[in-house]
Parts: sequence; C-alpha cells; structure tokens
Amino acid sequence: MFEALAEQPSDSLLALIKAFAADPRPGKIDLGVGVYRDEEGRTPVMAAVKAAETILLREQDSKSYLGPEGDVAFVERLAPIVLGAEQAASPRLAGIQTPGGSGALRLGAELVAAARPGARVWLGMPSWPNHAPVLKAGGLVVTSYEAVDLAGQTLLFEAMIAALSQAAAGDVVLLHGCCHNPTGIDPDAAQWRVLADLVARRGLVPFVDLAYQGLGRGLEEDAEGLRTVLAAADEALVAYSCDKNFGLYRDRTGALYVLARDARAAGAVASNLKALSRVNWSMPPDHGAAAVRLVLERDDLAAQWRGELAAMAERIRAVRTALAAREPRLAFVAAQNGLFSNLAIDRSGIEALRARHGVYMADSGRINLAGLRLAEVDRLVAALDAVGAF
Ligand code: PLP
Ligand code: TYF
Repeated sequence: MFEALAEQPSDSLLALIKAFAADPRPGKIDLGVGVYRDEEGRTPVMAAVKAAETILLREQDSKSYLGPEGDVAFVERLAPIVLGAEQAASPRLAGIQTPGGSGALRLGAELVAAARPGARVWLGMPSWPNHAPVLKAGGLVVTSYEAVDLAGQTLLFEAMIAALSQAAAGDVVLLHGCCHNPTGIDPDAAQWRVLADLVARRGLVPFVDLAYQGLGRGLEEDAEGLRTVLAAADEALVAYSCDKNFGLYRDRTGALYVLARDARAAGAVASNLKALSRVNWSMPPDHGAAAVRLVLERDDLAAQWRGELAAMAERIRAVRTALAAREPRLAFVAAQNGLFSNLAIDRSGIEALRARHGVYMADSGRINLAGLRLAEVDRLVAALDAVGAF
C-alpha cells in the first residue's frame, strides 16, 4: 500500500540546519532556523535550567507515569507568567502540558474541531509555515488573509480588521502573542485594544500562539496584547512554548490554556483535553516541564532565569540596533520584536547569498537576528548589497 503515498516536501527551515553544517567556509553566517544564539554563535543550556536539571538528577526518585495532563504543577506555575495573576486564577480556565507549542496548537485545533466540527480559523499571512498545516490537520478550516506588507515592512492593520470583520461568531482567530514569526511586526497596544473590541463584538475566539515570551520587549510586555484580548473574550485558547524562552527546544516543552464561558464548561474542556492528549501522545514528555517547574518553584532559579532571558533579549535588540544604524535601508529592523525580520528578497537573491556569501536565511527571506554576531553586521550588509537585496 505504501507505494500509493505521494512524496512530501521536507521542512525547508529544518533542512537549512544541515545545509549550513555541511558548508565548509569559515565565515558562514546562519540566519536560518529560529533558535537563540549567543555572541559566539552557541545555543547554550540556560544556567537556571541546568541547575534545575542537576536537582532533578539528584532528587527525582521515580519516572513513573504522571497521566495525560502531564506535570500539573508546571501548568499552574506557568499560568500567571503567561496570563497574569487574575486570569490565571479564573475558574473559567483549563490548562494542560503539551509537547511544545506545536503540540498545544494541534491539541487546541482538535478541541475546537471536537466542539464545533468544520470550525473556521483566520490566519494572517505571512505566518509560521507550520500554522496552516497543523491547524488543518487538527480539523479546522483555514482562511488566510494578507496581514503584512513586506516591501513596506508594515502591519496591514486595516486589511486585518476588514478581514476579521467578515468572521462569524465562533470563528477562531490565530494571533501571534509577540515577536511575530516571520516578520517581527507586532500590533501596538492601541491595535490590540481594537482587536479585543472586535473579538468581543463579533464573538470571535482568539487562539494566541505565544512562543517567544521574554525575547521581545520583556516578559510582562510581551504578554500584554494576549491579556488584552483574553480579557475581552468569552472563549479563548493560548498555545505556549517554553522551548525558546527556557532554551529547551528538543525537550518539547509547552502548554495549552483554554478559557471557557464558565467553570462548568472549563471542566468539560479539561476532560476533553486529557482525552485528546491520550489519543495523540498518551502523556507529554516530562523532563523539560519538570525543569521549568523547578525553576519557577525556586525564587533563586526563577530570578536567574529572568536575568538570563533579559540578557538574551538585550543581545537581540543590540543586533537589531547595530544593523539599523549601519544600514539606513534596514532601519525598520530596530522597531521590530523578537528573533525575526522578513526581508523582501527574491529567491535568486536568497540563493546567491547562500552560494556566494555563505549567508543562510529561510527561503521566505526571513532572517534570525540572533544568528548574527555584532562583528558580522558589516559583512551581512555588504553581502545584501552585493546581491541587490535593497
Ligand atoms: N509557534 C511559533 C510561531 C513558532 O515559531 C514555534 C517554533 O518552533 C512554535 C509555535 C512551536 O514551538 P515548539 O518548538 O515548542 O513546538
Ligand atoms: O520558525 C522557526 O524557525 C522555529 C523552529 O518545523 C522550527 O519555529 C522551524 C520549523 C519547524 C519546527 C520548528
């Protein structure tokens, strides 16, 4: 039967990891896959996480099953950081540990599809390439609309509002909580309020993907938009990833939070989340969530983690500032948030950058600013100039 299968394209972002590793040139620059890198180009295990792992190694006395909901204390400790103290304490809230933000997106889509078969989700483009396929695989009907003008590097906010004004009550709206992937262009506070009003007025269900909290303007600041929208919504979902802000990537650490209309509905949500977890992965992987829980339980480790995260965000901002200062045509980079910016470069420019200059970026023209060392700013600008990227 397997001969009937059509060949599937490989993930072009992940393929870049191998292509970059195979390039023997010493001065190559990796602006591809979205992981944080320090000034030496490393993606280290964060010291607070390492300390928590050391404690786990010493004190964990069992690896027996926990259950489909995973580490409940992890989900509870994380909630106020994401949602704020008030929403985290809401009786309308249900939460579950998931394998990364990706698992949370899939589970959230399946939950909505179970409650309302054929439900629609509105997705602004460009977006993370996995969004549409994961939401679709979860049973939702994806309607995309244009949300960013790459040539002008602007959010098409009016077009966004016009698109979402056509959404029906109960439709889901996928929103990037902060540090938009791939553009780095986030709504400002006033625009989040307009979105919140629209959600409330039309009875829409925000599904906020928060995968980079703390890597933009700050832990609290990066959650402000999400909290504004959730405060206005009767029902909402949050797919959360700890894989970037705790540096846990391959340990697949995340959570899904769901706000229901009332406490009784939240109970139904919780039991459905557990049932969906069971049929997908039975139980989520423990290690990353246990490490995060330990970090958040201990004041000294939590403070250390906050400090490390703030330093990571600081480095990303320093790279953005340096790039913008060096090249006025990249001034927009300094005003954007998080790891990414999406340059409006065509395919031939992107390929020439790889082949001639050893500069690797996503096929879309997305660059990961954390992949750039301050000492490489001049070389990147010269390479962009040489391929006619401006
Ligand atoms: N959402 C966005 C926007 C992302 O960039 C990522 C990155 O991987 C994810 C979700 C998923 O994160 P995770 O690796 O935790 O599944
Ligand atoms: O956008 C990125 O680069 C990160 C990492 O299938 C990633 O979100 C990329 C592709 C993928 C999973 C994670």
